Amino acid sequence: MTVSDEGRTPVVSVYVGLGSNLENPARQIMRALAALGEIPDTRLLEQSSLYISKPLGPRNQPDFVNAVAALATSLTPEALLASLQAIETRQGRNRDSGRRWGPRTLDLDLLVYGDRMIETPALTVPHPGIGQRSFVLLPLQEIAPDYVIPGLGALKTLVEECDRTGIHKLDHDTL
Ligand code: PH2
Ligand code: MG
Ligand code: MG
Repeated sequence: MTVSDEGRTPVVSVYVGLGSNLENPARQIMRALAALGEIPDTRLLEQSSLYISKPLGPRNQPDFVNAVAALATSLTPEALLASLQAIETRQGRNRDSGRRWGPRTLDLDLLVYGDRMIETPALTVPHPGIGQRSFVLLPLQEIAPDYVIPGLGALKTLVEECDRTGIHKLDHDTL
């Protein structure tokens, strides 16, 4: 690789999970989807519907709006993560608020990066817990019904086994 290729790889398909439960969550998600389409060396291929879901973790916080997007990127996982964090910051994410799994204006999670298994201090891919989280599995199924999550198995099976209470699709009229 030459110096100008730093931060780039051959094109890889990636899934990103979006979540928000503060300051007009649906609008935060729509804005973030548009921002994903502006990341350099990256294309936004698909976006799911928006879903309302009960908070996983501390219950005394607002419901979340969640979605999943499919991207094609030639950025490395680290470079893509930096872009995702920059979007979170632009949309008012406060990483110092301290509370684990607490409320946030925007959370962008790198769910899957091709078939790579990554375990570094900055990044665990596939993202931990996605095999059980209906707010990831249902939107992912909408855009990739036959997908097999690396290391976790067929999405169809994971969807059948997951707890679907407290989640529903947001219809356009309620946006
Ligand atoms: N994200 C969390 C913690 N809990 N609950 C829902 N329903 N949706 C989320 O995106 C979510 C959560 C931490 O990132
Ligand atoms: Mg998250
Ligand atoms: Mg996150």
